[in-house]
Amino acid sequence: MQFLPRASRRSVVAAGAVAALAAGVTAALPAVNAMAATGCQVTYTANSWAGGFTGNVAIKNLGDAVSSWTLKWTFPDSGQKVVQGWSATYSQSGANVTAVSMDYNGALATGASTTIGFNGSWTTANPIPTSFTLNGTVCTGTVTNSPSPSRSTNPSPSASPSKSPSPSPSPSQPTGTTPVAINGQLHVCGVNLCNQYNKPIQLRGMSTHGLQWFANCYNDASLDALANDWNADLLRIAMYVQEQGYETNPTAFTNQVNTLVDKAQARGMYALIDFHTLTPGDPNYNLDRAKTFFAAVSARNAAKNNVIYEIANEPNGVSWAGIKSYAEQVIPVIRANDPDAVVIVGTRGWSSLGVSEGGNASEVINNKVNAQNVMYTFHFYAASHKDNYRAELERAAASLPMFVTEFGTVTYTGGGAFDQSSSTAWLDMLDRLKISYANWTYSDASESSAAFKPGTCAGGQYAGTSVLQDSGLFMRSRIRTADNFPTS
Ligand code: IDC
Repeated sequence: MQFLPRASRRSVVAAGAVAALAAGVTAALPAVNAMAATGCQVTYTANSWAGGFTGNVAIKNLGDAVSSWTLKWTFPDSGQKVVQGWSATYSQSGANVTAVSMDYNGALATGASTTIGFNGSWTTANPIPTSFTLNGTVCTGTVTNSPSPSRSTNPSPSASPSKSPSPSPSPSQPTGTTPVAINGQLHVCGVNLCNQYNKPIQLRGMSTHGLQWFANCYNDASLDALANDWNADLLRIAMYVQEQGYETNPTAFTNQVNTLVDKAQARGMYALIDFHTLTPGDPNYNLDRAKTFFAAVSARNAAKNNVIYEIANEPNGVSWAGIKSYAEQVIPVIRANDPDAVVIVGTRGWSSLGVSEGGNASEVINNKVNAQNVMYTFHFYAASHKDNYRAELERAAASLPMFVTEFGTVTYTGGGAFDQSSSTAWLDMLDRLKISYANWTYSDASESSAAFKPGTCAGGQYAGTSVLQDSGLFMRSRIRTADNFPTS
């Protein structure tokens, strides 16, 4: 089995390839050129399926520093189109694509890299471009074409080394090193969450607080810290429906969620879209809103491979039959647009598998949601929920795909003392069972469940430990260890 160590995940190209390709660029420079030396390396990764693909383009400057750049390439087939891009301004003429840097990523020092990407469509041929120029200089390139085993409609052949115009590190390994670049489109396999290599993985990350209250905590700097300092795999986007949330302005909240999906994608993190129902506890109260919201976000994000849908945060005071009925009406709305996305269904008793309302997991085990590629939610707050909850989750996880979309290291109020010993027992168990999780919250709320000290978000500095409360210190140390995602 091969592993990609997380420690190196932000470097994008195998070292051997860099050396070989840099040598080629130097040789191409005219000997008497008084201008700044130029050179570049591009690593291009395409994840394709029937009719569509996502391209990720890592650009490395091998010449002198530049303050802005223009990257150009030619698709092998003019049926290939950039539909929607990020981190650059795109234009296309026939098969020729031009991507111009943005204000924030134009400056590239010698040896510095930046990554851009786009969703595209294609008609007849595999979307692998053959050459790139950066500010007019031909770049050496590494091209990878990731297989997509979870997409049953994928008609394209998987990567062939012969398609690569230059040395490729290894056709079987993804070149990108972010969680999404390695794992690609996820799917449920048995009771696990599996990656594009059909291997079970665990995602570890953080939940936002309510977007209606803590929007100032979710920006490029805070998400850079989450991706690169915390090494998180996952951002849960908690969009409350009530409490001054979605119901007050559906368009604005939908846009806010989509913006955060893009920011997670740009950093190679999965985005968990949480329809944060809480009070009232019956998700059917919000059924029409859920259909409207999920129709919009699933259409808009269908081509992405980093989106997971959580359709009801914490059902309470409602039967499992009521939750199941809700799920079986909302899931088809998502599937109509995004057929291969994983969907997570809340469980009874504030997503305790029924335990907090005197029940247990058997009601779900014996009466599963009638849909494929579905997981079930379990939530806990470590200072309140201990051995009997752990035992029921472990029992359920033997027959149900479980995802801890939210948990706290404190009491169920979101406050109280940080409980290190119970939190450790919980996370050790989740690690052992490969159950993915998101911690409540990546925010500076004035409560002990928040990772950051109050006032941190106004200050704008998120990386490191000086800004963290006890829960944040603990969660950062748990999340930033190597993932060792299996790739074979
Ligand atoms: C809590 C917040 C708190 C906020 C309250 C409002 O921490 O600041 O005032 O919601 O509803 C959950 C819920 C989650 C709760 C959290 C802590 O999913 O919304 O957040 N919790 O009480 N379930 C169990 C605990």
